[in-house]
Amino acid sequence: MIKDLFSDKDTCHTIDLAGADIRLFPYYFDTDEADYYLKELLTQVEWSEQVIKLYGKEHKVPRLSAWYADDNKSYEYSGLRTVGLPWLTILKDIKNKLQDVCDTPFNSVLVNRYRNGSDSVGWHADDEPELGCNPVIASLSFGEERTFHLKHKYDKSLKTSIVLPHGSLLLMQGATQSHWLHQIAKSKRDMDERINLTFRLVK
Ligand SMILES: O=C(O)CCC(=O)C(=O)O
Ligand SMILES: [Mn+2]
Repeated sequence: MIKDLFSDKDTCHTIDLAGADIRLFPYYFDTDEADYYLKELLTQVEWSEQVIKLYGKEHKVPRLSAWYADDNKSYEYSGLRTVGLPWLTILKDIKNKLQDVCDTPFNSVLVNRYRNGSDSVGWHADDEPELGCNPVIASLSFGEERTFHLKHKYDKSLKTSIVLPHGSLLLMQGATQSHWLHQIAKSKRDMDERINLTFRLVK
């Protein structure tokens, strides 16, 4: 009998966008694995609700987050510099597994938790100077499917969106962050929790 060499996990869609290199592995984790990670991460991650000051007024960031990194590396996100928490075993395991599909070493992960449709992240690029030129960002999603919107930084006619399923991996690399912005918009729809992990290499 001929063995089927490829499993669902290997299914990869290339997102065809000018000046970007984006690949989606919709079934990177099967449902049981994804359910397990969602449940464990909800309880194990040290969630915090950040507050930013804009024009003298304090605003709660519309999601919970946590930053884990080697050697307490610090990172600026949501306008705040944060020192890395020591790795959880579960996050280390996921990081090691990513080496199946990308040979980039990662030394940190930003974890976001969208509690419902009111939680979101605004338009931005993952282009902080400490990520260097053409960073590889490995983005894993667990829980509620949310839509990841992309728009070109300069050509307003270029935009697209990708639905990120439970257990999916989105890989962004090459010049993606130089040319494109992304967001997770708020939704009026009744939505369950979603966790997103973005593994990064901070210089
Ligand atoms: O939740 C997502 O899919 C994206 C999160 C994101 O863009 C970020 O943390 O930089
Ligand atoms: Mn981002």
